Amino acid sequence: MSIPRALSIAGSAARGGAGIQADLKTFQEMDVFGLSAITAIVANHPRTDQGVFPIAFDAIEAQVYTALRDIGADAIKTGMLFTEEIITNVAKWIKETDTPNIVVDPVMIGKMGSALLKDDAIEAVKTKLIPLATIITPNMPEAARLLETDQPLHSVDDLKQAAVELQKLGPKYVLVKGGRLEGPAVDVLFDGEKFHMLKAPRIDTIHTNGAGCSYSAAITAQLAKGKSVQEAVEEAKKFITAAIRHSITFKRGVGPTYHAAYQKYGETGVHITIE
Ligand code: PXL
Repeated sequence: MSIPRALSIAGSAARGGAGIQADLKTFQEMDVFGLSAITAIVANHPRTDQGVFPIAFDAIEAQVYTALRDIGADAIKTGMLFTEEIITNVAKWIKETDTPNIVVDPVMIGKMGSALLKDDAIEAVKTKLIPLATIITPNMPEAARLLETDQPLHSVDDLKQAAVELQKLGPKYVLVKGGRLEGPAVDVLFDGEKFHMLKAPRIDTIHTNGAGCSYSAAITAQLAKGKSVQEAVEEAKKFITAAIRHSITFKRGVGPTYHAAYQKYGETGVHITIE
């Protein structure tokens, strides 16, 4: 017996709702066999105040090598890559694989404020990694940063314009996520010709830790299962809307989304239009 496989190359989030933990939970919910290569550990040390603990480069290489050699992957997702060295090498490994589906989530800052990408590494994301992507999934601040503009994105039209500009960097598809818009949560998927607008109601909660990770992980899982990019994004938008609708409050800080929510409760609030 065999099932679809997905590899996440990302950071470990000790709080359990984001990073590798979110990715593996999402893969499991979608019946996709999850593999991981951890690039850094994100956790706050009580005495030293340190929040990001990088993993030795050899150990990252070993994880990717072992995962792909022994198991293989139908899709690869990248999350927190942190340094230029990691980005350059991940791009090299992606080129060497025959994995057809590459999801690049250009994470920069965590919801709890952790710096997940060094400033001097953004250029490598743009020039080395994004051109290899089947789809990139920036949120509004990440899209502005990748476009090197001081102008924040405000409107759905800004999202559309950013998607067109970002597609020029070379990915097949761009999904700019409108989680920070006023009003409904509209995401814009651009394939080089048409815009697919994915609209969900705004859910009044601060507990969205890991929402971006989980959304792009859901896209990755669907691509691993052989779905088209449009189908994958549509299913993932329903998954993450349900996960935010039923998000969880734990002891402290921004709580995580609930990965089991879509399976348990379904989701009927997402609407798609094509322009
Ligand atoms: O949600 C972005 C993110 C990505 N990766 C890691 C994180 C976070 C946010 O906390 O910790 C490892």
